[in-house]
Amino acid sequence: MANLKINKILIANRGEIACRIIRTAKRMGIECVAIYSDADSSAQHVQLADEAWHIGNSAAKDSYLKADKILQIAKSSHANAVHPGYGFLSENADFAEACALNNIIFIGPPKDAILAMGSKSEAKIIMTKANVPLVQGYHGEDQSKSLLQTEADKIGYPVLIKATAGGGGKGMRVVENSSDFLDSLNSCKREALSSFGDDKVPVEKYLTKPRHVEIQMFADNHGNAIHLFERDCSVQRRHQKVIEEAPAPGLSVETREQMGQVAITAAKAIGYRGAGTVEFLYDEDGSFYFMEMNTRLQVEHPVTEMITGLDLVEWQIIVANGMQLPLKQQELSINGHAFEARIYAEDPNNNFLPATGRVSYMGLPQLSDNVRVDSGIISGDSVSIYYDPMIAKLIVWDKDRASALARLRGALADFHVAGLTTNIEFLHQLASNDAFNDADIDTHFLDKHGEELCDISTSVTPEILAAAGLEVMLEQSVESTESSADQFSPWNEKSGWRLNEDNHHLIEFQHGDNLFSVMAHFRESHSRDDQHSKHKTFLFEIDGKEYQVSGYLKANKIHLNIDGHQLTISCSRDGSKLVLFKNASNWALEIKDNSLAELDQEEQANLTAPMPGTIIDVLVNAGDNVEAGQALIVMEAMKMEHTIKAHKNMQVSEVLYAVGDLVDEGAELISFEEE
Ligand code: MV4
Repeated sequence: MANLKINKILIANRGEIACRIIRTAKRMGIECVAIYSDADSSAQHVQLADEAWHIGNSAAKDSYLKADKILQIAKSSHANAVHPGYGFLSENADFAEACALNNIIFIGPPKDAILAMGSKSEAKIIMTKANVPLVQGYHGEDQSKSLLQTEADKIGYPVLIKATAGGGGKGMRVVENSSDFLDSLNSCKREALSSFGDDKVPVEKYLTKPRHVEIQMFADNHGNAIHLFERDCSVQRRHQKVIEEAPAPGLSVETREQMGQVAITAAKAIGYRGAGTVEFLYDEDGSFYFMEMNTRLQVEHPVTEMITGLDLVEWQIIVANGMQLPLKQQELSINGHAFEARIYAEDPNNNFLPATGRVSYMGLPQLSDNVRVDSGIISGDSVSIYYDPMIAKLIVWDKDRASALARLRGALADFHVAGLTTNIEFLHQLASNDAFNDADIDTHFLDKHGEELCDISTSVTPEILAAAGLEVMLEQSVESTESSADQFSPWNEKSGWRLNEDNHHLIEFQHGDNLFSVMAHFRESHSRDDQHSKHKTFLFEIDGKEYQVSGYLKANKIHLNIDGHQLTISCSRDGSKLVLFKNASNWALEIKDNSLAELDQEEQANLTAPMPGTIIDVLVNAGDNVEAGQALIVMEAMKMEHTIKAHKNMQVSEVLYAVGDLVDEGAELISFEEE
């Protein structure tokens, strides 16, 4: 991009949006300065930026909200622009002004536009003057109870009493009939005064099934203002968007055009610059009403990028550079359909409590032009309590809504996070829900369907246990091969199983409150796969039934054959923690390290072959005293050497085989006297 004034941007944000902004800025040849708090010292946005400056303690108030410190770093790093992202200082008029006063370009709207839209009541007065449609209601200064009662009766019930200073649904009260109005008004005023210090409460017609439809708009410094169509964000939980889409299902071309023009009118009414979003309540009868204007780039902007093929951060930088909008309205069109699902570290089965901890593994779906992940973390990163628990956004595109939704389901099924709980399965349930598929959506969607979407039972099936057992047995063979010259010796075993009387290898898994076990027996690999030296065959006993199980591990996948049925199950192993993933479900299993079957005295006295093979070395004689861990016999099995060691101090009473002998699994090799 030629003659860009902006040559170095400080990104005054963190997480996925900081990474996303850096990606575009670097593509435009602009240097990036990141800021980071204590908790973010090794975060992705720090690593992606050209340089990163420590800003303060982990809490946002000590770091990402410290406007003066941020400006100081902008000057020290010679950044000539600041991108605020969303949240934090992105709608802080004082910060925008401070940037301007310091000759630093604030990549966002002028401070007056931020101020105008920051007050809901002022916004509505401005919109009324601009003939922007508002929900029928009373927003006047006279707040006498008798007048408000009269106005409410005029509007007709149900009405909504909304605390002016409230945001995100706070201080809203629905009144069903006239006799209830005064009580509700009094409690609303009390609440508004205590919460916001402002008890001015407009009264509006209550729309019972509205949708949240918002228009992305852009304005430059040359009088151009366009809209980039709409997004439907109706599916929200406690005013937190869960899934967003573009375009809005069922919106007519006329309504889209009208809504877009209203958004442009609103932008022009306040001298808007840059990217902005005008939110509307869209009623069942096709009418729409101004709700509020957001003077920042929104979390959900990628769905607009996917249907227009544009990069909105690039447009923000271009406009902030004082250049014209790259395209005219008539050059813009909608192509296809896009969804964004917000991946949160939270537990839908525990009232969506935020989850924190280390993401031991994050596996992404196959990325392409149609599947995009904006994430602030990678495997190994931690999610802290200090910031919003959104860890990534999954954005998909396809030619139409049904295809995009199918693609979303597939991508969610391939989105694997181990180490902490996420809402991925809940999102998959939502994307599979019939009402959602029929676009039967409104702002009450999750009130209506939320419970069934959370009702997720990931029972541990024999298939899951077989996969888990196979992973443990195969991981062991990899571990022992890697960890000792002894190859696959069972005595090198670390993952929770050991020899016992007839060489059953017990593996036990804890899943929640339940304990499951797999008895594993080695079997020779005869399948054509045995050139897969890691391909192993076993007989598993699970819940009283026997299964022929074979397979191999490769790149976080268990390639499993169970009684002839072949399947692949993704997995992540972190010490004794094994997580399996299948169809957007996951099973977090704890391999019990005390699952060593307590060998009874008699069993411990013998040492038997863990699998069929050939004796290739005998290291002790009858009468020898041996110590725990001492090598006793070496056998060859499954093309590998296995050294069998003493598991406690004992005296050899008889060595039952010699070099070259063939032994079956379970054959007694050496008998002992208790030392
Ligand atoms: C409304 C409404 C119904 N009728 N106003 C919620 C917070 C703020 N954005 C405005 N909100 C609403 N205002 C009237 N006259 C319903 C809501 C509403 C809502 C709006 C958009 C997205 C999600 C919502 C969830 C609950 C209520």
